[in-house]
Parts: sequence; structure tokens; C-alpha cells
Amino acid sequence: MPEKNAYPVQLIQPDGRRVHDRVHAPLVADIDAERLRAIYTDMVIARRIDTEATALQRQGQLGLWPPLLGQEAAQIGSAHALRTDDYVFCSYREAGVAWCRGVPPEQMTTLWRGVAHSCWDADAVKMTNPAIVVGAQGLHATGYAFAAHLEGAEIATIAYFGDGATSQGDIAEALGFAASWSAPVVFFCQNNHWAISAPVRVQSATPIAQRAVGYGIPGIQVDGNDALAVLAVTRQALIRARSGGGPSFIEAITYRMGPHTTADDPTRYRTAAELELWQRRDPIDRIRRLLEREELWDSDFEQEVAVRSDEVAARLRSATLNMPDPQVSDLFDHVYATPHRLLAEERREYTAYLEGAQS
Ligand SMILES: Cc1ncc(C[n+]2csc(CCOP(=O)(O)OP(=O)(O)O)c2C)c(N)n1
Ligand SMILES: [Mg+2]
Repeated sequence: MPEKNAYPVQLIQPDGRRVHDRVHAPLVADIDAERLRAIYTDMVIARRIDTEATALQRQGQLGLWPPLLGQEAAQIGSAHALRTDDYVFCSYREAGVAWCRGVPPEQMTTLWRGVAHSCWDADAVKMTNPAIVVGAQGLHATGYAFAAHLEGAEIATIAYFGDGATSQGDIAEALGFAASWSAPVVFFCQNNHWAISAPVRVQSATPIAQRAVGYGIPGIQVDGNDALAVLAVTRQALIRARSGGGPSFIEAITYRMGPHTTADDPTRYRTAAELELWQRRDPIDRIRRLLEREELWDSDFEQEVAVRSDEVAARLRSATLNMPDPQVSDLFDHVYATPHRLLAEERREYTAYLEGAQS
């Protein structure tokens, strides 16, 4: 096995052979055959959830869906590093992480169908709901982590965000605060090379992970299409955070193989050649090759994973199609915890308008 310590961290080569890395391989030494197969299974399920939700949007059943295609290793690898008492603060793209946290597929599309303001009970799974305000969750993760630290809870938080989000003030402020106050937060940047149509090169003149260093936060680059490497570096960062070592920054280098959302057409701004290059680096193929090389692969297993992922997709589809439509007046509920004069007035006005429109 080749000796390799160069960055980005990699533990599985594209052909499925292991990389011997004395620093990072020991962090995943306990990942046995069963766990490797579980990671692979979760990656296939995440892709299946994504395919189904994308199809539902194309069939007019969802207003929007942000595909995760290509980012399965970054999401599942990091989610497998988390403990159930850690808290996840996500963006809109982390359906794979949600699956690993135990979010039932029945709850994954409510927001995207427009029948509720959120999808799941955040506290039940210790993961926030899809967040549209780019970068805001970095602050939320830092605040929660700092509070946990003050209370002496030995947990960590993880903030998932994209390469584009690193240009947001919210992320800059979160990094500054987390470093100064030693907040137990892991900043997990999925550098998928694009922020809608803006390429990553316009976000940062240096590798993104290096920017963390300026804040006094260790930054590491990892091959984001290598689930094992992602698991190793995320574990390291979480252990550091929980044990009082402060924040860390991970840049997982990956690629968004689909559109930004179902409302986007990426052929207008990126080349077919670039997409093909990354299709050859498919994260699911990578772990599959490792399983094959280590004789952990057979057609029964393949069949079992296919059946399980189809079941998850069927649950997601059927729940989405059966979600009751909310009353329009529900829009006014849950805005404030207590009654609000202006809102009551707006509700009256809108109800009168609807009644007028019907007569
Ligand atoms: C504060 C804010 N500004 C702009 C937008 C519009 N917007 C939505 S997603 C996005 C790009 C984010 O790119 P990146 O952080 O790389 O995440 P990715 O979508 O690639 O996962 C932008 C500009 C927004 N939702 N919020
Ligand atoms: Mg991006």
C-alpha cells in the first residue's frame, strides 16, 4: 500500500485500494465489514431518496428539491462520525445526513411540497430543518455549541454549508466567535465546486480550508468522495470539540453532479467534460470497489440494498402524495408565539378577500 500523508486526506483510492495514512487510518480502524456495508447502504439510500424526490418535483408534486447527487460520501461519511447527542445544523441539501439521523422518509418533503414551514421535529433527531438563508446555520451551530460548553455538556455541533456560503458574513462571524470562545463546533464545508452558477474560484483566492487558519481554527481538506476519509477527519474534529479543544474546519472536496435545485439548468454555465470528470469519481463506485476488493460484496447484498432503498423511496412517494393541503389561513399561525394585532388584522383582511373572491 502506498504511504500517503499529502492533503487532501484520502483513505480509499479511486480503484478501491486503501491508502495507508498513519495519521488518519487509525481513526477508522474499528470500521469493520458490517459498518462498511452500512455506510455503503446509507449512501445508496441517500441517492435513492434524492432520485425519488427529484422525480416527484418533475411530476409537479414538489415545488422544489435541492439534489445531493455526488455528495453522498461527504454526507454519509460525516454523519457516521456523529453521536446521537451531537447537534446538526444543516443547509437545504443534507437529506443524506437527515436519513442517518433517523428522519423518516415520510417527513422529508413537507417543506418542499409547501404544506408546512418545516419537515421534522428538530429536537427529536438533533438536526435542524432545511435552511434557505445561506450560511446562517453557522451562527446557530456556534451559539448552540457555546451554550453547551457553558453548561458543561460534552457534545459537539456540526454546521454543514457550501463553498459559496464561505463568502457570507454569517460564516465569517461564526468562525471568529467560535475561535475566540472555543465553541465545540465543527464547520463542515461541502465544496461542491459551484454556488448556483458561480464557480468556487470566485469565492476564495486560497483553498477554503486555509481561510480557517486565519481565525485560529485548524482547517483540513479531505477527499469528499471518500466516505472513509470523511468519517476519519470528522471523527477527529468532533473528538477535539467534545473534549474542549475548540472548533475545527473541514473542507470536503466533492462535486454537485445535479442542478443547484430543480429550478436550475447547469448546462448553461458548466461543461459536459467537467461533469464527466466527476462522474468518473462517483463516491458510491469508490466504496463499492473497496467492498469488492475486500470480498465484502456479493449479489445477495446488492439485491438487499436495492430492495431496502426502493422501500424507502416508496414510503417517501406515498407520504408526499398523501400530505393534506393546509388551509390558507394557517399561514398566519405559528408566526408569533402570542397573538399579534397586525397579524390578526392581516388575517381578517385576507379571509375577507378570499370570501370576496369566491362569491
Ligand atoms: C443569504 C442568502 N443569499 C443568497 C441566497 C440565494 N442562494 C441560495 S443557494 C445559493 C448558493 C449557495 O452555494 P453554496 O454555499 O456553495 O451551497 P450549495 O448550494 O452549492 O450546496 C445562493 C446564492 C440565499 N438563499 N441566502
Ligand atoms: Mg456549492
